[in-house]
Amino acid sequence: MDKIAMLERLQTHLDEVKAAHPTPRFEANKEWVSQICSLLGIPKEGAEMCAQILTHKPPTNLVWLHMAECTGCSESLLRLDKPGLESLIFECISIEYHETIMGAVGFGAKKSLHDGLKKDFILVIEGGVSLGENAYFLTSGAESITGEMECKEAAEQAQAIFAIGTCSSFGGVQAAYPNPTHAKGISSLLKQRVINIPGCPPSETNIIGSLMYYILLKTLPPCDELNRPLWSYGKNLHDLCERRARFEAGDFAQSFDDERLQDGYCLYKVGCKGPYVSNNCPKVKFNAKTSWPVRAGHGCIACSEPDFWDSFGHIEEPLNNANAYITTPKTFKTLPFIHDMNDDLSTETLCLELDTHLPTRIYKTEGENLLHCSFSAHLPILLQNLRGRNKLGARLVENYEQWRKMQPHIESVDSINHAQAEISHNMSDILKLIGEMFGERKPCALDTLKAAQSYLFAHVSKLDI
Ligand code: FSX
Ligand code: SF4
Ligand code: F3S
Repeated sequence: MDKIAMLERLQTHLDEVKAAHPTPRFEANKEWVSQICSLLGIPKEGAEMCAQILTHKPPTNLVWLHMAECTGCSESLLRLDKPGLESLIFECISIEYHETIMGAVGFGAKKSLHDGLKKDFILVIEGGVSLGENAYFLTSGAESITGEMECKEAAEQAQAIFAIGTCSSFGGVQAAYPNPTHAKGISSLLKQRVINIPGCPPSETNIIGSLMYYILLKTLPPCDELNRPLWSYGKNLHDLCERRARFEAGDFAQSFDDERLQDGYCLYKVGCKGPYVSNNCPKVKFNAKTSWPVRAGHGCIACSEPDFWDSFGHIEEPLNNANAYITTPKTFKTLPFIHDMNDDLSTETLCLELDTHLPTRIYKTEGENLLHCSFSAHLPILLQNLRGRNKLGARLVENYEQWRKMQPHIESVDSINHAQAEISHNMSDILKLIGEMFGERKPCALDTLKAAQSYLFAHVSKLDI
């Protein structure tokens, strides 16, 4: 929605609200309203209308269900600050049902749920769900209702549905291999549209911001292909990171006791998965904006991405072809590829198979091995070229040489016999090389290069390039 459409929508909503509720109920906290507006991309001119909508509108009813999870998402929400959750509860949101923070217990609790479902309400579901013949893995209350039934019943009447947390969005920890309870994200059982707010847990800002988007604009936020709101998940985490300049310069902390870790060196080599993540953690942070994982000194573990337990390798090692263990070949979007091998190939879907025991291979859909992916570079010449290229190149070579000196089993660069070469199985190196090989002759090489760079598990080169 562009800015003009947003302002028009706010005006229509405000008119409706004022017609039904002419008297304001309280004084809105203007500073907080402007902060929310700037986060959500609502233009400055809309802040006053937002404040009025909140003060005239009766509190929005919220039903929050717990499924299979650890309650970290609720804990995250409770860290909300300025205003705290308690003032939001009194002013903007009426929590009709939330097992962690409500007073009711037993049959009384279930009665609150059924009373809540009779009103107009927004539904929030935290946690994954087991389905069908496995649904009994998750039963709730004295009536032993399965989580599947409870979610479906609540979703029937909900005005909007939010999956809060990676568990609810994509299955999360209990769906990790071997997934003994056959847990899934809630969109696999609901026919209604679900907005995903992943993160294990998501920040309090991403939770409350998405609810406020609906409360203020009375519509669901624009989302990406995984149904995550663009305002919060539309950018690459690595691009927002405070250590990003260090990454570009090749300044990597080499271990957790490396003193330079505290000087802001990049955490890629100790396992940070930030480059593969769409989330705004560096911007909004956690615990009342105190900090976020990378600032605290640990790499991002991609907790808001689907299948992060299974697909992102070891938590404290960089992702590489050896530790990314997708067990079945994964289909990626169609890649424009090397036309002069066979023109028909341009329409084929290519699969990349990553496996610990096999060299990385690029497949056509049928499984025919298209290219055997490894290449050798003449290291001294490669480094010499890079050093002479520009300041950044020289810095990268310097970093690499320092790293090399610390590896007792590797000979120094100068002593390498010219006949020797370093072999890389790194997909980024290989695809880039393919792009360059075809670059002079074929216009499609640029596309190949782009595809290489957007490849799901593109890693920085093993030479820190
Ligand atoms: Fe826990 Fe929420 Fe992780 Fe899951 O957060 S923090 S296991 S996303 O559902 O409670
Ligand atoms: Fe930040 Fe991680 Fe990217 Fe380094 S790799 S810049 S620590 S997000
Ligand atoms: Fe999760 Fe990474 Fe943010 S681990 S909390 S997505 S920094």
